Amino acid sequence: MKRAVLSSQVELVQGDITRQDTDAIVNAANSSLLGGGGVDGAIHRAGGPAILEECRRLGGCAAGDAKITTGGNLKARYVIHAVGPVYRGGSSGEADLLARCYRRSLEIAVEHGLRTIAFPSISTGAYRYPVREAARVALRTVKEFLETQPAIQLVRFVLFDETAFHAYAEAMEEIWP
Ligand code: AR6
Repeated sequence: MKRAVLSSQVELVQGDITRQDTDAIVNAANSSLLGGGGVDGAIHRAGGPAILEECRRLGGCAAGDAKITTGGNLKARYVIHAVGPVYRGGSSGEADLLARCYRRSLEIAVEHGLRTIAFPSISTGAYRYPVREAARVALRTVKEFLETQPAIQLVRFVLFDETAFHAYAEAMEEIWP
């Protein structure tokens, strides 16, 4: 597995988010919170039906927001379901919505006393957000959050394929030179 340690609190790995042992993993969900394909499908398959049962009681989630459930059969104790924006060219507030769903996920983690969290590359699959731009937004948002919130000890980005891994590694050099 490829791994790049970027700062004492942030790392990038290439791999499968469902196998992470962080306190929480983040799901790239849709606003129904009732499952889907991509990373969402993988998390529900690996975590079992208890996660969907909890999701049904949450009443959905707006883009830019996030909600938490337990982790079912996953190693992670919690899943934070974040809803990223569908990319529509970049001038419809997508960057702001993407930043908000990362920030909300981190806030929820802090509210629950969690110290380690793993993110996928939200919005860059079915929602078609260009991965290089999304990587910059994600890393900048996490960096700003960690500067004011020391409770989080580790943020791990789990990138599924090599292209995403390289996009995040490049963005990292810009943001944490
Ligand atoms: N671990 C880590 N990353 C993964 C995994 C995995 N197991 N599987 C896929 N990815 P997507 P979105 C990567 O489409 O763009 C769903 O149907 C994938 O390669 O999962 O936010 C939801 O229900 C890509 O880089 O999420 C929504 O309807 C990244 O995860 C919609 O898709 C995100 O791709 C959300 O679309």
